[in-house]
Amino acid sequence: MKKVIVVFPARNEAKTIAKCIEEAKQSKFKPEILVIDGYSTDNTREEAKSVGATVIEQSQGIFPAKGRAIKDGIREALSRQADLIVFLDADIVNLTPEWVDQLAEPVVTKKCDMARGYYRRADYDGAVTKLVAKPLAGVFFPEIAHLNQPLSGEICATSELFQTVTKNKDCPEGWGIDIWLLIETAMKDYKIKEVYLGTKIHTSRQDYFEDVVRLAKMAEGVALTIFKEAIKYKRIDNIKRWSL
Ligand SMILES: Nc1nc2c(ncn2[C@@H]2O[C@H](COP(=O)(O)OP(=O)(O)OP(=O)(O)O)[C@@H](O)[C@H]2O)c(=O)[nH]1
Ligand SMILES: [Mg+2]
Repeated sequence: MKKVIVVFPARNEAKTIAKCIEEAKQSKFKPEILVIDGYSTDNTREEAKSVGATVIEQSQGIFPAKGRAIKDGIREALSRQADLIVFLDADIVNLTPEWVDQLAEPVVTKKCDMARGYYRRADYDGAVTKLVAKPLAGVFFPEIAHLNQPLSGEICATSELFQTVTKNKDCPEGWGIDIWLLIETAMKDYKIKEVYLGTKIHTSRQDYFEDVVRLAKMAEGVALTIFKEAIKYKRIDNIKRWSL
């Protein structure tokens, strides 16, 4: 059986993380669980340890640092001889073991190198995906324009894929990480498949429910990453073909 490691990047997710871990552990792939904690000021670390996860402190106290947490997670999972690495957000309220099964299955059976969750999301959810990631990625990277959730936090890939793409030194430290991993994976011709996971209910949406300005840093990270990738892959001139 392939060794599957599930990694949760987490910063202040004490309310949801224990349940997420318990659900993920019940996957048929019997995953080991790692939490990369971003110096949480609540009980995230204690909650995660209480249900048997290994908690590792993020390697640098910079914020936002989802990218740093993902890189640390890849390094730790590789050092534990993972064959497959699954990343899941730690603020999900309705995670079930089948999410892990459905993400890992197509990679184990070699139907793809990377599986990515997509969902039915509320109309008011996923603003950065809808307003920034999808329109901009469509201009510069038509290879990924068909994907429903280019910023999905629920992904699975082979260790080999993660190791190869993160050799690039321009891996973002912050919110650009999800779109960066996707573009790099697509540009290296790995096979990507989206798997439908139903409805995603997560608590982060409450943070910007009353004021979307809380998404500004994320929108900036995603947009600038797409522009940097467009420059790197000599796609920036695509802009000239766009009617404005
Ligand atoms: N270690 C670490 N984890 C983080 C950091 N920032 C966010 N995370 C985690 O990354 C995951 C995704 O963050 P969310 O805030 O839920 O963002 P999101 O759901 O992708 O974005 P929205 O759809 O806009 O809400 C969660 O598990 C967070 O706890 C950080 O600086 N360090
Ligand atoms: Mg969230």
